[in-house]
Amino acid sequence: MARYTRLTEPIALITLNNPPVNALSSAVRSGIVDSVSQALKDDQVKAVVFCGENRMFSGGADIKEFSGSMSGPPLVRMIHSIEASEKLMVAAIEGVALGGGLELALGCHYRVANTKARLGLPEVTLGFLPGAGGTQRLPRLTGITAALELITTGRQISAQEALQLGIVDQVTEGNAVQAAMELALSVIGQPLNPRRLSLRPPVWSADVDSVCEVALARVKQHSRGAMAPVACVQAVRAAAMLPYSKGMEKERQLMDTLFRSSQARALQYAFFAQRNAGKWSLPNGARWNNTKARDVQRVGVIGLGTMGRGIAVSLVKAGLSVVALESDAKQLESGKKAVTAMLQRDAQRRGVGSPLHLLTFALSFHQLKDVDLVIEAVFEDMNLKKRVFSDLCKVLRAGTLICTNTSGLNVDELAKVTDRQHLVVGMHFFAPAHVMKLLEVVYGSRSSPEAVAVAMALGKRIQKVCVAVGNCPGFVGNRMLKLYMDQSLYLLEEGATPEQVDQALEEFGFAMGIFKVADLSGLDVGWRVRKASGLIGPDIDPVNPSRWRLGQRYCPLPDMLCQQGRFGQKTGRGWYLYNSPGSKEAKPDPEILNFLEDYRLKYGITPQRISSQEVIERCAFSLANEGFRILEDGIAAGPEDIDVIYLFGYGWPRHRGGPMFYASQVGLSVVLEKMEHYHRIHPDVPSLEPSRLLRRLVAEGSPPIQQWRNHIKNLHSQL
Ligand code: 3H9
Repeated sequence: MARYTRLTEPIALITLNNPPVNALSSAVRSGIVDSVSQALKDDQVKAVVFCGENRMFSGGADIKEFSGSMSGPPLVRMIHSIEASEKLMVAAIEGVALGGGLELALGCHYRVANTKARLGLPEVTLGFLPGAGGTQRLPRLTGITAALELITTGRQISAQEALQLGIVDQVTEGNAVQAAMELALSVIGQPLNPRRLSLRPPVWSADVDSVCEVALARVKQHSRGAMAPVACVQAVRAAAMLPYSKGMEKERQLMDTLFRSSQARALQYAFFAQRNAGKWSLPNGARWNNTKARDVQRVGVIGLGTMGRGIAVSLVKAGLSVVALESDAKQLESGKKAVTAMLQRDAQRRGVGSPLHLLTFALSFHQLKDVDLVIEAVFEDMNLKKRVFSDLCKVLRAGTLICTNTSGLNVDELAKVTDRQHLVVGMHFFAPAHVMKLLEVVYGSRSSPEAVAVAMALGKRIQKVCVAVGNCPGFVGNRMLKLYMDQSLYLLEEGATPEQVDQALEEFGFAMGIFKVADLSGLDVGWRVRKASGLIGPDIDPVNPSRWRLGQRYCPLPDMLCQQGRFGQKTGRGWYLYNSPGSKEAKPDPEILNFLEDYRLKYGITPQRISSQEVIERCAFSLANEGFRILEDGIAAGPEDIDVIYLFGYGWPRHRGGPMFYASQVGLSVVLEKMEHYHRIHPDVPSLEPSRLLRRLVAEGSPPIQQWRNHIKNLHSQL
């Protein structure tokens, strides 16, 4: 786990060996401690170089160990004795030095990094702080401002930036171990005390308080209730004000609190859930590791509206060649201008060459004849999409995949009009597609495992977090969103205001409340879908619309807003008021309050006082309840996939893990009891009825979320 090599020079090499990221597991720490003591005992050895196997220094402490009881030498003590050692210690950083990995390097007396290395202290993203001295040593090296920024955001930096900040002493284009050995040979014998960061005085300066206040205000604004960024500021402040030993004590106290917190558990769950989402499986047994994805080089994108533009940009940025198609010259021209500008801006920002040579604009389907895969991103209309799909079959090569960016239409129905049902899958991007990380890859009943593998691999290549999901209206994300939106609307009918609902959701941790999101997306989008699906028809009285449609409760409030031309931000009025069309600052609108009051009066609804707790319970538990139904139906393979979708596509606060994780943390029996309670009060809302799987899990003693997949398997095998 840590290999000791005695080199010919007076140098010993300690290689961390725990693939794939050389995490500092208990065995690795023991190996390091043993190796260091071997080096110290050998009189011939004057210096030690630390490196990682496979040119990867270390991804930090082993996160898997955090859920069990910790054993082995503590990281803090190990790093302290490396720093205190009378022999020269040098870190040779290649690949990554993250978290405890960087803390180990900071304990060394010198650090050398390869130009391609990335360094950082990402502990805050896991719900705690760099608890092996990182909060005390880094500020003593970089000063407090840079340390605050790095530690509170977890941002990874390049070797070059690390050099500028003073985190590494040397950057090399060649082999970092070789460079570290050369550096060691050149400084052996020089005094080590000035290189021991713990011996440096606190980094106090006159403006420490104001710098920390600004940092605190920034993290409070961005962290939406997350505890770790606040604790990070407190720990760095201690480095500025206190001697090292006292600062370390503060770091330990803060770490202890965070380590035991439900937020840290949620964030660590999210870390693994994100990585597991790529390990897809289909109900027929096909899996990520038994299905080969063939290579895709050339992709067609049909439709250069908002979605098509973002998709084209994502593909080109990843080095894929793209043929972008529009139906008429004017739309093509405006799409071309937008895509070109987006790509140029991005290239400028990243300081890389323009990738425009990878892009071809076309008006004829014939220009798609050589592509390996097509992503259709035309208007959300089944007949239009069907026409596009059958036209495509006339020009595409036999093996070309056809993917649809529908956000909820039936993938099987679309596949039926093609000559290749097995090569049709959904690739549901989220707007703006070049920014949002989530991609739902939707398999239909005839989609082949290879087609799913290709879409998942393509998604990964363009740096999306991909989740494979089954085919049903709205798939996973939007199917759940509908119920979340319904609950929010019912709360308005019953007495809440849009800002009250949004405030409760934002305090819970959502980046934006649901009504602000609706204003941003445009209320007319859903209105059009509801018209197309027959929920709004000529038989509906526009002045006194019915609150009962297709056999269940229906809230006509969004339709009534659209009738008034209130489409959201784009018209300057929606659930909120904006200074002008397109402006982003949402202000409560007294007209909406009057409108809601009139509405309740008209329908004889006595307004209730709605508490924040009720808002959260009805919204979050409804999401989870539908998530259980999705698991029952086999549309998602496990609760982690649902949570990843909500984390990356719907702004669910990461420190709450996801709706399924949240339900497991609150307690399944509590969720069941609350759903029963709300269903009793609102029997006209069938979706509030607790799902079968929720009941079953509670009956089986509310197993931890990691075991739900087994229970679901049993449920399916009994059907
Ligand atoms: C810490 O250090 C605390 C200390 O301050 C104080 C303690 C007192 N542990 O992401 P990938 C696994 S906290 C265990 O797909 P990439 C990962 O699950 C730590 N496992 O690869 C996956 O497993 P599988 C602070 C880890 O190339 C596999 O490695 N460090 C760890 O895209 C490949 O991962 C961090 O927060 C770990 N530390 O990215 C860094 N890291 O194959 C977290 C990874 O079974 N890690 N695994 O699915 C990362 O950011 C990325 O994994 C990394 C590689 C950039 C390293």
